[in-house]
Amino acid sequence: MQRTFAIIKPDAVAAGQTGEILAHIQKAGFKIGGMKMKRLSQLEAEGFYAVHKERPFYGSLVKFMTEGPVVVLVLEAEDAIRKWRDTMGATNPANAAEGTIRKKFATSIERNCVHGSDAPETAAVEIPFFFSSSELL
Ligand code: 3AN
Repeated sequence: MQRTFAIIKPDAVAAGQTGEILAHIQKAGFKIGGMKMKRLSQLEAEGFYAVHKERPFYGSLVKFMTEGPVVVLVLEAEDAIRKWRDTMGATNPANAAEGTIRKKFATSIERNCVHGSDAPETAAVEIPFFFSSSELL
């Protein structure tokens, strides 16, 4: 079993897509190991996306991620990191495969409805960024 970190982003939460995305996650075979709804502070969003600090879209990304509530999740499955990246689809929804969450719900490369850790080292930082060990079931 491997753990990955996921976010249902503000665009999808505001559009009332949380339930459908959670259903998609469960049908894909993930166990939900942790889940909460919260609004990211400016500092949290800046810290979470610090690797993108030098990218031209950083300011806009931080603004987007703080515009409304998100759902943060820990997902468990065999090969969960790769499996969740496949379930989400490509970063740019224009390139996302049929049947993926981003193909169905994302509206742009920035407003792409979900996040997923891209490697074990990333998941190892992102999970404790939002969850204490007592919140992981
Ligand atoms: P992914 O979320 O698929 O791992 P990253 O890590 O390259 O993609 O990008 C993190 C987030 O930054 C994306 N989910 C998206 O919201 C935003 N983003 C990435 N590339 C762009 C871009 N070219 N323009 C605007 N926003 C972007």
